[in-house]
Amino acid sequence: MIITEYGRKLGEKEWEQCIDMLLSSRHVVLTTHMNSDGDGLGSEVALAAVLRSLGKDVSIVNPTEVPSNYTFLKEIADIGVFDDTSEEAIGEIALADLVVLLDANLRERMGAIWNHVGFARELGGLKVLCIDHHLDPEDFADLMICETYASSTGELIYDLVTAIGARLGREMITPGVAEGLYVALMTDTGSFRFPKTTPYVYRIAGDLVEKGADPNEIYDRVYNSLRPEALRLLGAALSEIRLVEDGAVSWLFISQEMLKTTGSKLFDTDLIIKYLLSVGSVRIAVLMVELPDGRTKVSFRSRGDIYVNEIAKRYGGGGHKNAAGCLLQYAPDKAVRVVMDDVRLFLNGRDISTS
Ligand SMILES: [Mn+2]
Repeated sequence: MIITEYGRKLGEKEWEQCIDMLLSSRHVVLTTHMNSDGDGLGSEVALAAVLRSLGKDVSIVNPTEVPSNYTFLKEIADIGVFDDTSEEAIGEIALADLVVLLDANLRERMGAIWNHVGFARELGGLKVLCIDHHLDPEDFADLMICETYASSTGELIYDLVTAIGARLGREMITPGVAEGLYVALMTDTGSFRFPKTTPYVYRIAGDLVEKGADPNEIYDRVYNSLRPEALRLLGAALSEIRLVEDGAVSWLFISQEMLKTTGSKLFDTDLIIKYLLSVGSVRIAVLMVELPDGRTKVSFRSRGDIYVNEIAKRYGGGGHKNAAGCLLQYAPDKAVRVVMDDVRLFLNGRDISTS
C-alpha cells in the first residue's frame, strides 16, 4: 500500500508505477464516488477510452446512477455505466484484475461496490489503484496517487495519459478523451474560477480544446440541461436559504418532502449549493439534504482559509479545504442542530475535535 502525495505536478518517473499497473492489467474496472459528478465521470470515460485503445477490457461500474446532464458522456467512450445492483456489474468486478477508484480516497465512497472489490481482492489477483485530489486519504489500495494541489482528478488523468503517450510514443488524447477531461476540469473548477485554477489548468484546457473538446457545447450540455423539476426545486430551495452569524454562514435544509413536491431527484440538489455561497458576506455555506433512509447528507463550502473538511471529518467525511461533505446518521432535526452548532464554533476559531 503506497500513498504518493508529492504536492506538485508529477513527472513521468512518478507516474511509472501507476502506468505499469495499468499496462500489465487485462480487465480493468473503473469506478468513482457515490453521487458521481463531472470530474469522476469525465475522468472515467477519458481513462476508459485510453485503456481501450491499448487493447484492455474496460468497464465502468458506479455506485449510483449518472445524473441526467452527464449521460452524454456514456456515448463518448461507448461504455455502459452500470449500477452495483446489476448482476452484470458484479460479474465485471469478479473478472477484473485491476479496479481504479477515481475522484475519491475513502472505501466507503464506493458504496456497496467496495464489498465486491474487497472480497475479490482478498481472494487474490485483484489490485486496486486510486487516483484522487481530496485531503486525508485512507490507506486501502495497492497504489494511491493523492495530489491535493490538483484542481480535479481530470487534471491528474491528463498528466497520466500524457505520460502513457510519452512512454508509448503515441498521441493518446482523441476527441473523446479530450471531451471527458474537459468536462472533469470545467466542473471541478466551477468553469475555471475556483482557487486551484492555475495557469497550468488553462493550458491543459487549451490543449483539450485543440484536441477536439468543444467548450460551448460541453457547457451547454452540462449546465443548460436542467429538467423542469430541478428548476422547481431551485425555486423552492432559494426561498428557504437562511443567513446567520451576521451573514457569515448560510444554510439550507432540503427535506424528502421538498424533493417529492417538486418531483426532483437527489442529484438535482447539486445545483443549489453555489447559491448558498453567492452572498458576499458568507464564509461558510451548509447544504443538508434528507435521504430516503432518514440519514442526512451534508455539503460544506467556504471562502478563503476555512478548512471545512475539518468539520466533515468529524462525521467520517472529508473533501477539500473549500468543499467537503459527510453523511450523518441523525434524523433531520438533530442533524441541523448538531451541524450548525459545530459550524458556529468552527467559524469562531474553536477546536471542535473534542466538543
Ligand atoms: Mn474532483
